[in-house]
This record gives sequence, structure tokens and C-alpha cells, in this order.
Amino acid sequence: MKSTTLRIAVAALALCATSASFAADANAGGNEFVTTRITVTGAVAHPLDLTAADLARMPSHRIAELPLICQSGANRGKLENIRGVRLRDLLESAVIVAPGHNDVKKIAIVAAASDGYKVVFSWSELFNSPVGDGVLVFFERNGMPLADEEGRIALVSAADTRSGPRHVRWLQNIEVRKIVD
Ligand SMILES: Nc1nc2c(c(=O)[nH]1)N[C@H]1C(S)=C(S)[C@@H](COP(=O)(O)O)O[C@H]1N2
Ligand SMILES: [Mo]
Repeated sequence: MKSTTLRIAVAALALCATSASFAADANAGGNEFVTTRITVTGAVAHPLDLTAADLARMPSHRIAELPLICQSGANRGKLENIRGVRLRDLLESAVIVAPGHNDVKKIAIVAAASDGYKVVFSWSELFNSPVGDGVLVFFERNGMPLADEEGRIALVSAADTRSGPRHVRWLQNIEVRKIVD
């Protein structure tokens, strides 16, 4: 009886150790939401699947400093010395499917994170307004990979009045969707 109890205890301990090491392997450095690649899907001729290293080889832009302000008005710190690729450029490489003259005007682009957070852009915002210039998919801060709390790939819309909401940490997918007929 005693040895059976002992054996069960040893087995339970072994199980704990195994699941703990599995969890450590699954989350690239301590945060279960960290993403290491993004996809561009939906109404595109060439879906993309890119790592931070792939993004680093594309034409990039830098933001020296951007205060992060929540929708509530609360100050959430700032983004400093980040480097990223314009979302517009990624969508141009994926080639949005919009055969009709008026199709682009009905297209929305949904940027989704691994924690379920999502934000929306319109095609017109990205391709036909000054907002588009400031929408970066970024992967570097001070020349280093992004830390676990936002990385490895994130997005920001630098021209927004309040920049917090469309600062998407742990970016995972960009989906192109025609939302009205
Ligand atoms: N993936 C993800 N990104 C996110 C959020 C979130 O919940 N998940 N919250 C947003 C909001 S509302 C703000 S104001 C900014 C700053 O939030 P922080 O203070 O949690 O960094 O991150 C934004 N990005
Ligand atoms: Mo926010």
C-alpha cells in the first residue's frame, strides 16, 4: 500500500515536470501570446506568411518617438526608435483582389493579434489618406527584436489622434475583406 502511494506520487511529479517543460517550449520566452510570424489572408491573390526576418529585408520606415494614448485619454508610455514595414506595402505585395472599379472602396483590413484583439482599417484610409503612411508592421526597437510584451511583430498607426487602440501587440494576421456589396 505504502509503495503504491509512493509510485503514484512519483508519477504525478514526473507529469508535472513534463507539462511544465512543454509550456516553456510553447511560449517563445515566457509570454504565451508572442507571435513570430504574420499572415496576410482573405481577398488577396498572393497570401503571405512572413517572419520578422522576412520583414527586415523589405523596405522599412522608422518612428523616432510616438506617445501611446489610450482611448480613455490615459498615457500608456511611448514607442521609441522602432522600425517597420508599411501595411500598405505588404498589401501591395499580396495584391488585393478588387476587379470592379468600386470594389476597393468597400474593403476593410482587419489586423488581429494572438490574444484575440482586433482593429480595422479601410482601404481608403491606407491607400488614399495620410493615415496610411503611418501604419507600420514593426519588428525592431533600438535595433533589437521586440520584447515579449509586444513582440516579436506588432502594428501601429502613428497618425491616429489616440495611438493606443491601433497599437496591436502580438500581431498574427492581416485579413482583407470586402464588407459590403
Ligand atoms: N494584442 C493587444 N494589443 C493591444 C491591446 C490588447 O488588449 N491586445 N490593447 C490596446 C489598447 S486599448 C491600448 S491603449 C494599448 C496600450 O495598452 P497597454 O498599456 O496594455 O500596453 O495597447 C493596445 N494594443
Ligand atoms: Mo486603450
